[in-house]
Amino acid sequence: MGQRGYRCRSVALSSAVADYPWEDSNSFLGLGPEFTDLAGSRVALLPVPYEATTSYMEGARRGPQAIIAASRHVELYDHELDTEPYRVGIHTHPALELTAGGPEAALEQLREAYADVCAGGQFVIALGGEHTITQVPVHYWADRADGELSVLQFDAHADLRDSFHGTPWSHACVMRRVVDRARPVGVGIRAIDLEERRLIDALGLTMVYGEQLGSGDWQDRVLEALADNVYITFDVDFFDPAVVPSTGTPEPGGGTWEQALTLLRRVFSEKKVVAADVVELAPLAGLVAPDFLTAKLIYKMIGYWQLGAMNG
Ligand SMILES: [Mn+2]
Repeated sequence: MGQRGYRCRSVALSSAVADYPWEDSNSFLGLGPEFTDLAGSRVALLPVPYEATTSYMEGARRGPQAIIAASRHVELYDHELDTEPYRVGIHTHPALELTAGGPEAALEQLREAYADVCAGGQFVIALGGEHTITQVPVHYWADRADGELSVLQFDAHADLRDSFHGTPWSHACVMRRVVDRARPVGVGIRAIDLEERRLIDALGLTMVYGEQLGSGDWQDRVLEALADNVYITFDVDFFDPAVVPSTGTPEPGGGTWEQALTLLRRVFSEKKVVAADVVELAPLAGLVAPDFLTAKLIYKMIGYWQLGAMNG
C-alpha cells in the first residue's frame, strides 16, 4: 500500500485481486480504511450535490465530486499546525441524491438524512451543491445548541431575500430561512439589495463587507458578534473571482485565502464550532486550482477543528 493506504472499499473484490493497490475513488484525501472507517472517524463529510435554483452559472451539482477528486492531491501533513489532521479519521459518506420532486421534499429528505448522519457523533461537514441546503443543518443545530447559535457566513451575498425568482427556496434566500433561529455574521458580503440592507440594519446584524476585509479590526468584530456556538457556512464565492471563478454567481472584490484561514483558525480556537458546510463550487473544465483550493480549505478546517477540540 502507498502513503495513503490505498485499498479499494467501494467495490467488492475477489480475494485473488484484493491485495493490489486499488485506489478508493470515494474517500476524501484518498485515505484508506484505517482512517475512513465510520466508527473510528471523528470527522464525517456529507456530499449533497443538490442544484435546483441556480440563477447564473450552473454546475454546483458537480462540486462535491470535484472536491473529492482534487483532495487526493492535498498534502496530508499540515506544516502550519505541524500535525497530520487526517489521523483523526475522516469518513466520506456517499453523495446524497435528493429527490427532484421539489425543494420542500428534497429538504425534508436532507433533514432526515442529516439527523441520522449527525447521530454518529462526528464533526460533520456538508459539501454542496447550492447554498439552499444550509438551512437544514442550521435548524438542526439551533434545536440542539446549548444556548444561542450564530452562523458564520463566508459569502459574497447576504442571501437574505424573502424570495428570489419566485421561490423562497432559492440559494439567494437561505439565510432568510434561518435568521429567526440563528444570527448570521456575514464576511465578504458585497452584493445585496435594498430590502436586505434594511433587514440587516433593522436586526443589527454584523456584516464585514467586501471592502472592509483585511482593514482594521475586522476579525475582532466578527469574533465579538458570534455567540459561543457557531455553525460555519462557507460559500466559495466569498473568494475573489480571480481566485475562485468556479462558482454560480461570482462577484468582484472578494476575500483571499489568507484572510479566510486566519479568521477560521481564530473561530475554531475561540468558539465551539458545531458543524460546517462548504457550498457553491461549480467546477470549470480544465481549471483545477479552485477545486484544489476548496479541498484544501476543508482539510484546513479539519485541522483547526482538531486543534480547537484538543484545547477545549
Ligand atoms: Mn453567495
